Amino acid sequence: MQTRLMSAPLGVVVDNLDVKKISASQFLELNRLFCTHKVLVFPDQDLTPTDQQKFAEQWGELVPFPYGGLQDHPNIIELKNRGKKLDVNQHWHTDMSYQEAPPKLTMLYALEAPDIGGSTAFANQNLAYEGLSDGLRRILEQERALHSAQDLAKLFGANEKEAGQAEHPLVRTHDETGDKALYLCRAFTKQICGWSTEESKPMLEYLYGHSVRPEYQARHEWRRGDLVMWDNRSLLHYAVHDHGDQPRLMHRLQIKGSKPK
Ligand SMILES: O=C(O)CCC(=O)C(=O)O
Ligand SMILES: [Fe+2]
Repeated sequence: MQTRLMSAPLGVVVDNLDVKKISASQFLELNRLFCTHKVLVFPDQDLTPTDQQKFAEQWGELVPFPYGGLQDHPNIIELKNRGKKLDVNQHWHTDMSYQEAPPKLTMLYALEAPDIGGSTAFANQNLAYEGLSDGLRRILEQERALHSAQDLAKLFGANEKEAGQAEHPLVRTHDETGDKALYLCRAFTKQICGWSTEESKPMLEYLYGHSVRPEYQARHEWRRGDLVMWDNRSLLHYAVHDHGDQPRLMHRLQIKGSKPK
């Protein structure tokens, strides 16, 4: 296998590796690269859902998405272009942070990709944390925030009152590297705990903007056969819907994570 950096802030592209055949030592190297660079891209793969699942299981236990699993692979869902109006991932987020223990990583395999557009944008939250002043870092390290699936429920037309919610530290320590990252997103983070709405709102607004400064970001432009995995512990992502009705079809799965600390 050969590796090259995907962009300055994040990501590694792994060329000439069939993920169906990786050795124990290659896995260790891949996990090291993953924890350091947060996104791994494996181009030119040819995977059945079983192949994708077997590769993913080396990182941990698969966790089902609440709806829409494939018939023979309930832990894999299909992400299909249903037009811009029905796109629920076109916002900055870290997956399912409204759960007590959100998935540590998410993996997408492209069965079909648009000729142009339809990329996934990522923002490195270690860099976002490091880009704050010492003074603000000291404050945020003490604080927790409420995350809720309320807006997502609205998009799905589901009952908002039943939407999941959880409180997490605003600065999260990576359970494998010990690195610190900002942990909040416009999609799900609603309120800094113990602050008034008047205090919390402008601070969150500042942090939503800061966390996705261009110098923390990179985009992956998809090609059919790409397998991409990202670290939800230290990244935000955004599905950019600029490909109209062009087909885009992904098989998505996620791996169990621990409670953010
Ligand atoms: O389709 C994409 O680019 C990303 C979708 C997404 O947010 C996810 O699968 O968690
Ligand atoms: Fe997502």
